[in-house]
Amino acid sequence: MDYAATGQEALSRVESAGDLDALESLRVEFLGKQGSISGLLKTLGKMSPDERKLEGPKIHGLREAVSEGLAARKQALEGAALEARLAGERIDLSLPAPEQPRGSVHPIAQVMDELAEIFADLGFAVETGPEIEDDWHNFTALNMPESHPARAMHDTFYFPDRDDQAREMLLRTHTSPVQIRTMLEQGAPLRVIAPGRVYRSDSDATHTPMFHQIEGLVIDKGIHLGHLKWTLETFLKAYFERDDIVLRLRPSYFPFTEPSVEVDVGYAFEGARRVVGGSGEGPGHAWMELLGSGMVNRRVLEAGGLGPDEWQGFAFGVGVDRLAMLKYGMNDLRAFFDGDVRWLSHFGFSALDVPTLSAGVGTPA
Ligand code: 2NM
Repeated sequence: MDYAATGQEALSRVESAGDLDALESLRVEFLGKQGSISGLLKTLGKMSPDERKLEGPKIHGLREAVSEGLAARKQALEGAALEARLAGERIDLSLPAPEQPRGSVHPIAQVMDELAEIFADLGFAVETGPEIEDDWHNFTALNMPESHPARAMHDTFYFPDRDDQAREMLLRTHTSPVQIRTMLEQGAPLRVIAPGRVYRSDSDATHTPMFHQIEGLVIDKGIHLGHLKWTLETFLKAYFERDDIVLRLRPSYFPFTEPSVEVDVGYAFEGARRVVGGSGEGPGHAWMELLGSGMVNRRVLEAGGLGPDEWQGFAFGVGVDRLAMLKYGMNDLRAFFDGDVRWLSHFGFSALDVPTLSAGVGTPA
């Protein structure tokens, strides 16, 4: 038998196999169990030893050559298949690069974090409560009974239906109901701040129907207005990061505090911008009303389950949006809630810009 010719023919067919499937068919045809070369190998068993000595190496050589040919062609076909895939999956590097993440921390969120940090340093815990409140927690417990004129002044959003306990429901007009809940749940002494969203039906250049407030409450024995003034002064110095914060306390009225004080802060004009700091007296200087506060009314302490002869407290409230505008030089409250990405990228903060007090509270001057 002419093994050389058989080999030549087999190898030339292997060489011209067009794809891996065709190549596999050839492998089966030559080297499979019923394959032609496998058949030749089987003939060795029936040969005489001399004949086998002569034919054996030729048949094995043939098998070896075809086997190598198959492997070489397989590698070539696989290489070509990979090349074709790579060409098909090519990335167009001339396309614009994906945009960098552009999200930023909203100034209100940043200021809320700064405030929590400052008050945490002064030993205050952060408390939160529901934005949908009942009439009792929002008004009655705060010394505003049903007929109280302050209720009308709050421009309250009421829900049309009562809840399952027949309570009149509303969107909280301040965060004070959080303090009522905290007094009832935790008792005294107490040092808490309640930051969050509040709602009033009021909308113009300086009022939005939803805004942010932070209120503070301290209850202990022997608390007086001096503690209030020191706390507010220390807080504002830390917040505005300057030592020359001057406060002016004016008598005022809130149903939930007695006495009540309105707190003004001195500022100066720098161009058109108001910059907090310094006394409000003299040319270019003025006072700005910033906070409401006072000693907690004994009727409010009673509503909170505390004995007003044993416990005293002071409380304060301030608008977070206005605090943010003053510190970061914004002039239109409405921009806070427009969601304009250009405004956000200008005034927003990096998520990595974690508030810390560069000066700290209680650091010696
Ligand atoms: C203000 C002004 C004065 C206040 C009172 C209370 C509570 F619940 F403890 F009685 N929390 N906040 C308060 C007092 C709020 O905002 C202008």
